[in-house]
Amino acid sequence: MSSSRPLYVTQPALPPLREFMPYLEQIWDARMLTNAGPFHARFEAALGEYLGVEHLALFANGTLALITALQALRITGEVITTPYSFVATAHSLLWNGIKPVFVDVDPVTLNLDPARIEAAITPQTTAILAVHVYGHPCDLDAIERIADTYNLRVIYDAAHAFGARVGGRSLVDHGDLSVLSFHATKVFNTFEGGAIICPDARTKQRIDRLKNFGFVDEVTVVAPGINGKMNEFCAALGLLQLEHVDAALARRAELARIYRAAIDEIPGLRCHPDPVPEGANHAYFPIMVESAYPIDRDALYQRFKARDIHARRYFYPLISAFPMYRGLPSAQPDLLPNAVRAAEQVLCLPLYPDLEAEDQARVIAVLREAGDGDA
Ligand code: T4K
Repeated sequence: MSSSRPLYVTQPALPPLREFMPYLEQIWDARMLTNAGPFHARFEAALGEYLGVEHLALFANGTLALITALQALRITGEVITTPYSFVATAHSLLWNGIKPVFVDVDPVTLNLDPARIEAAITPQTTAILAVHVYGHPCDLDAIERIADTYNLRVIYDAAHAFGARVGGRSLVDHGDLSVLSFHATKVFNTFEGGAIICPDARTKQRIDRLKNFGFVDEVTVVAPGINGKMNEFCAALGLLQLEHVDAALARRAELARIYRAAIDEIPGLRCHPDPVPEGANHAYFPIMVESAYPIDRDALYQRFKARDIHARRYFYPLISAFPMYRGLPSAQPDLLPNAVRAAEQVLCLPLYPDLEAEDQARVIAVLREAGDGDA
């Protein structure tokens, strides 16, 4: 029964299949499968309304959206970014021939530390690519101040940030561009998908062209664009998911509250961040396994595995440790002590709307047991 069921760090939230069937029938009837069909238009409009933003462009996935966002702003040279993220963040720079310059994270937020950005700026620096890691906001004001001072563009990798708010405003409504992911593992999924939030209709038009090979019309191509388009199946799912996402966010918040109450009682474990920021979307449930805990993070990860609980070490290894990055001067671990520590201490626990109370209790029981020093 539930005690033997494998548990994963996440499980995609899906609406009841019967609700999706009429959408599929419409796609079958229309024979319009992709290339800006009717569901694409409806989802784009509905998503903008949900997020409270006027201009956005849907994508096939978050990685293509990131690559295109850099193209749209014509970013070149060097870009300051974080080593503490999913590898797609830095890969989007390499795909554009841009040199990533890693800057350490803040030890509390685990987001890019603005106090360290200025020292990394060179005459080649053109932009900052920051990540709202786990959906928690970067220091928006400090990053904006630095960008204004040095005339840099700011792109937020907001892959984790769907539904998060700061000061009553959507977190994705910041920077020059923000990029969302709707991958199956995200708070809001369209099977796979993504979006760029843009400031004006002109930028959106450029992005729409770039994601469609650079076509303006049947015979005019203005840029070496890519195929980044979201198809009708994904757009239809997105439209339907919008009806369910508030309930999913509320359930995540409730599960997070239960985890926090239990973990606060276990010496050596710390919830990240503490306290949870207002407007959080609870995209992940990262805990820090500190030295006061009887076993280290990797031993805890293995202990979970032995119980068929598949917690994840997001984000270990650091991006800067992968072979295509580790030779960079900015990738040296002694320059990134906070990121190195986080990569050694963080474990993301299972968190998703369908996580059942008894399964969450199984996760907590392992944390307590190991915390009591039980073998
Ligand atoms: N920027 C940031 C900051 C990101 O985190 C990401 C993606 C991106 C950019 C790029 O966006 P996309 O191009 O992906 O839209 C996963 C996701 O594949 C990736 O989207 C995500 N970040 C990253 C943090 O996590 P993996 O390799 O850990 O996924 P995987 O397949 O091991 O899935 C984790 C668990 O989820 C599995 O153990 C089981 C469960 N699962 C997964 C899938 C795909 C399911 O139950 N059903 C599923 O369909 O990378």
